[in-house]
Amino acid sequence: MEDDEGPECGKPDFVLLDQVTMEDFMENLKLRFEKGRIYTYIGEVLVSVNPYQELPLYGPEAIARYQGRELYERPPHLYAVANAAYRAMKRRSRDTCIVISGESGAGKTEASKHIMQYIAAVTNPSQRAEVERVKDVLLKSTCVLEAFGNARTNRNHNSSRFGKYMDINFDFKGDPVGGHIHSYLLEKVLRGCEDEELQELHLQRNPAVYNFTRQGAGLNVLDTDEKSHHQAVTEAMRVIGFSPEEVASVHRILAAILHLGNIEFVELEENNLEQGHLAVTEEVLVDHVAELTATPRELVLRCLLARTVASGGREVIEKGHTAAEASYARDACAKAVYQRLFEWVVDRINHVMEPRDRDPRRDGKDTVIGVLDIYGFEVFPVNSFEQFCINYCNEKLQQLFIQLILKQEQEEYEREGIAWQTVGARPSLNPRVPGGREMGGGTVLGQQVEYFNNATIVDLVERPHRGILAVLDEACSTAGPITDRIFLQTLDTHHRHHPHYTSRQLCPTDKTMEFGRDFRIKHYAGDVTYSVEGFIDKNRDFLFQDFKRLLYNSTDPTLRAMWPDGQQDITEVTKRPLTAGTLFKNSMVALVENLASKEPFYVRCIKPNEDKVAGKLDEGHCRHQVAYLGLLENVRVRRAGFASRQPYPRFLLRYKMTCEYTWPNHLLGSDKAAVGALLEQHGLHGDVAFGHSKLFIRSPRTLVTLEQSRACLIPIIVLLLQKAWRGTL
Ligand code: AD9
Ligand code: MG
Repeated sequence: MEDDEGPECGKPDFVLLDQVTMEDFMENLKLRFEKGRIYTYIGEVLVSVNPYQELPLYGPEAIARYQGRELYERPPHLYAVANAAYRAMKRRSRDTCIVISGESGAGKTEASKHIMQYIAAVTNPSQRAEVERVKDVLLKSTCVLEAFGNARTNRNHNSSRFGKYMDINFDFKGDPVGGHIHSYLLEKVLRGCEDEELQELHLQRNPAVYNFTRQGAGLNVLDTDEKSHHQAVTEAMRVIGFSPEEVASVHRILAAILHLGNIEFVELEENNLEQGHLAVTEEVLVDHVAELTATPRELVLRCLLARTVASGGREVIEKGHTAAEASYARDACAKAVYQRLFEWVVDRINHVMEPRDRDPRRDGKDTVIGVLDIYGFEVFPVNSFEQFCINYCNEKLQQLFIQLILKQEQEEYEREGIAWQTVGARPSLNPRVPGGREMGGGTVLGQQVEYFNNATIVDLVERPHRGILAVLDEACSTAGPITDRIFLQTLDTHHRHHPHYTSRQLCPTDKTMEFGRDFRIKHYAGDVTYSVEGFIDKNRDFLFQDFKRLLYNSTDPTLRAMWPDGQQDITEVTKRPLTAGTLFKNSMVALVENLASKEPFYVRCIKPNEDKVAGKLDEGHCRHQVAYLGLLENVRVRRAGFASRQPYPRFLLRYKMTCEYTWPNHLLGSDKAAVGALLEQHGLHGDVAFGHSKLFIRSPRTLVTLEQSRACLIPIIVLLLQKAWRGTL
């Protein structure tokens, strides 16, 4: 990798574009991609395009080149962002975070791994054992969580089906001493293991045999690669501190889920008093589930076929399921077991990462770098509750992005003593512009930068009482039969005039939606049509108490520990548990609050094509992502203030050759004064502002002029130096 980039590689920062249009942006993105330059800045934001091939950009040598450098000293890179976040944290003792966003397959998880590797590589030079242990766990945790939380999807072979936010705690020396992981909304998935183990678990190697793995199975999921992957995961679990018994339990639980998924029900014609009216088709599966979960077979069967209900006082009666109810309960149980397992794994990892030696000098507080790798905006042919949650999450993050980018600019100007003129109010939340589209305004140095403000869409989803989630919760708490269709009708009534909401009922001519099934949200990233089918069930996420009790009474201590709520008796009056939607909303609100309290760095990932192939950049596809990631607005905000800012010594180092007062060394007292003299000589001093430690350059043109002047001089200087060495001068 070269340390410098020639003009043939395009502009390393989109801020340097001659004009901020989609055409210019795309041209630069494409040019760089063709030259293997997958990273480009917008100020301090890193835009990354997934190369779908191994590029020689990573590893110890590359890390060494970025270590301790300023952002612009080397070509754009994830390592530079990791380094910037790390240095900001260390220098100013500020918590920082790196927010990685982009659609499925855009390279978010890979990016988060490179960031972690960078941090692991540059810390703990003195090799303290405890720090090494923490680093090991931090790195290995990714592998374990991926094993449980990733799945093969159409869009990504290794798609994260959960959002992940990981805090890394640092002590005053800047070494990692602990961490904490939050996971968000797992979609439930499975994978495979060794032959003898498979036998013990009564499993077959072919994933297509299992209902739960058939869909995502692909053809060769359990090939050699998978086997070594499985070994790596088991090894990682061992390093993290899972005991062999725990690992074995985990495998048994996974196997139990697969068997459970294959259980089918038949309604018996004769209502036999002893057997009830429902039976399972393959009893041996019940045996397997009972054995693997260490629970009594009879109880497993009973939980599958019926539920107990309280009928006043301490009376309980057993109520038989219909086949449909039993299937529903079976799936709910399998999903819940998987979710609890995942949460238990996360808890265990958090437990071993808990910082042990708190730093007394900071009141026991460490500084933190948070890394957020969270699902991007999703649109499928049919979108359900999961996509609704994921896209809501992206709306929240987009809102934060806009606010923080403006805030960050303002803070830097203040720190450097540069006047910040705010005309009118602070970045306003929601002024309506005639013509329908709401624009927000951020004022940067007197210039109004307009951007699409999505606050109104966030409000549509999360507003108390009338917002979509509130209406959904109300539907879920209604006693008696309530259908997804009624839920949709209520939404239509509440939001018929909302500019970002529509449905077939409200727009009868739009045949792309179905009556009584679909509603559409105009997201900031584009329109998404959601089918309400299953919304109520998924939001209620209901599991009969019988299953909880069954699993709590397992003799397997690991499984039992996952079901503390199985202790409750059916007759105890229990509070209605929070719905999946509300839990998700709460976790998003907390996440956004947390991120807002930190100094943010952004990585915006772009997926170059839908075929997952190297060397192909599909323009239409990329344009769409550039638009919905708000990258053009980002460039405009950055340019409206100062396009570039550089510490004086660095600026001098690069351009001192272009001025007689500064080459080879200056005698002007301070670097700031020397930079002043240099710019004066070029006639460029009118375009800059002098901060305490940095020079702020308003127009990209100024930089281009300086660069050109430098480029002209370099060959002459090289010639002079060569002559000097040969003694001919
Ligand atoms: V999802 O929302 O979890 O479905 P991600 O996380 O955005 O998605 P991921 O990081 O998993 O995508 O990247 C997808 C695939 O692209 C990886 O499995 C790699 O094969 C490939 N990839 C991504 N980034 C790089 C890279 N920097 N170098 C080489 C890469 N390959
Ligand atoms: Mg991922």
